Amino acid sequence: MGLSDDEWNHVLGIWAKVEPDLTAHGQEVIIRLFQLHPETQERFAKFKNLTTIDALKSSEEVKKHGTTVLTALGRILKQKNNHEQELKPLAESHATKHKIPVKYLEFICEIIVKVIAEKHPSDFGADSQAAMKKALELFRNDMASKYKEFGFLG
Ligand code: CUS
Repeated sequence: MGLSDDEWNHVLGIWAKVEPDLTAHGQEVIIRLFQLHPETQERFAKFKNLTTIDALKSSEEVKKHGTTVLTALGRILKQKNNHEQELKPLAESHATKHKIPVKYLEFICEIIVKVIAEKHPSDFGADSQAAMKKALELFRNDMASKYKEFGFLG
């Protein structure tokens, strides 16, 4: 099920508040993901040596990766579900190279919503949160079906 124009306006409206500080948002998302779901940290060799919260907080790699993740996601959200072109290479690399299960995408999406809600309490009300969750769900569903095309059952 798609989003209405109004829902996309909510999604892109809050994203415009996230974008000026994508790095801080991304860093917080990755750190929290690794803390809450340590198994996700194992997926990337470059993060395996970061065994303390201080190491995570001072890691340039974590900052960089957080920015990469949110940049990719922002690009996809802006397509308002006409995201086939953007999604395909992402699904391919995550299915065949990184092997990121759909479950991990759920974890990261949930944390993204939480981090935005904490950083933007007055701009991310119930309607915006619901719209964002819906957009992220579409994204995950499409990633999951592309995963299957690449032979990864996630
Ligand atoms: O990088 C990227 O891109 C992804 C995201 C999107 C949204 C798809 N990722 Cu990275 C993911 C993940 C990580 O990093 C970790 C863990 C889990 C998941």
